[in-house]
Amino acid sequence: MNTGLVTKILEGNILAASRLMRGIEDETPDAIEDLKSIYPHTGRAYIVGVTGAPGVGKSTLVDCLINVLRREDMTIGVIAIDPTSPFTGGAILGDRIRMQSHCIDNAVFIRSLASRGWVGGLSKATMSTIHIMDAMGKDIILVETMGAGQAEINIVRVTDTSIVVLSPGMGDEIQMMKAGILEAADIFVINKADEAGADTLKTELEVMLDMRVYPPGGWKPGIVLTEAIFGKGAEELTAEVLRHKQFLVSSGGLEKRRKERAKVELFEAIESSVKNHIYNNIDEGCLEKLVDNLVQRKTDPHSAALEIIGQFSQ
Ligand SMILES: Nc1nc2c(ncn2[C@@H]2O[C@H](COP(=O)(O)OP(=O)(O)OP(=O)(O)O)[C@@H](O)[C@H]2O)c(=O)[nH]1
Ligand SMILES: [Mg+2]
Repeated sequence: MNTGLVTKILEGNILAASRLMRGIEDETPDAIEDLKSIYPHTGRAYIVGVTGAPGVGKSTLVDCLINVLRREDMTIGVIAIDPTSPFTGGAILGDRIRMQSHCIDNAVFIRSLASRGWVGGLSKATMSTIHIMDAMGKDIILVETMGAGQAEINIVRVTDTSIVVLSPGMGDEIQMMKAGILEAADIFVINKADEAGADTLKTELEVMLDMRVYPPGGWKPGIVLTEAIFGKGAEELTAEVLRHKQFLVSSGGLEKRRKERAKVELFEAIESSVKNHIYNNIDEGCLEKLVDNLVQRKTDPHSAALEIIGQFSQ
């Protein structure tokens, strides 16, 4: 463990945090140890997911939220997950430029993650990044995701408040969004309300939300209209996020969500630890024999896996 690095991260040092984030990307053993030592210092930040189809205005909206939250003197972490350009970094750079007015502001820390190429899985990478920002003392962490794949749904599920952004003129958008994301939404935003069709979309959404059954005293997602490009509606959206937070705190929902998040992380850790343990300790001869049996169709992958696990659990 690098005590100096961990101390600096706890002091909010951006360079130290970036270094650990790079270590996490490369999955270095040191980084994993450092992550272990910062874990006890996490759990204070409030995590907000901002999800929606490409181009609905998520980054512009995040920018607006940053402005409002900074006025309240809150410190902010932003994680932008961009599935559209995992290798070129083009859109990632776009996100950076869009949010650049805050780059010089030390209270705002922005980090992009490419969705593909994570050995240990995207949600694990996102959670590690969240932990580092949390340990730095960030009050609010905003996570921008596109919301099209299962990996993104898993991320949406682990946020405290989940905002789903839609915009008019993209009629099929509701259909395009994965059902899981719509269900996980705590707040709906109709951005680009300056364009035609915002009211129709709001009505459609209201109909959809009215068809759902809510438990007594349960949370019914609100709809906020915004014009992020003009900064309009940002205050209302921030107020709605804080209202949801209050609801979660008073209803015990926050604790429940955090338990769920801890469970997801635990299972991901089990998965990777078990896999690594088996990879590193498996008897080569036994593996060879099982693979031959697979090729000859004497067994199937599922049964072969259970056989190996069985050997390790004796
Ligand atoms: N008319 C209008 N345009 C907007 C509004 N908000 C954002 N835009 C524009 O929509 C385009 C996309 O905005 P982004 O914030 O990059 O959208 P995004 O959802 O982050 O896009 P990806 O990260 O690529 O998925 C930009 O050209 C914005 O200027 C708005 O309220 N009204
Ligand atoms: Mg974006």
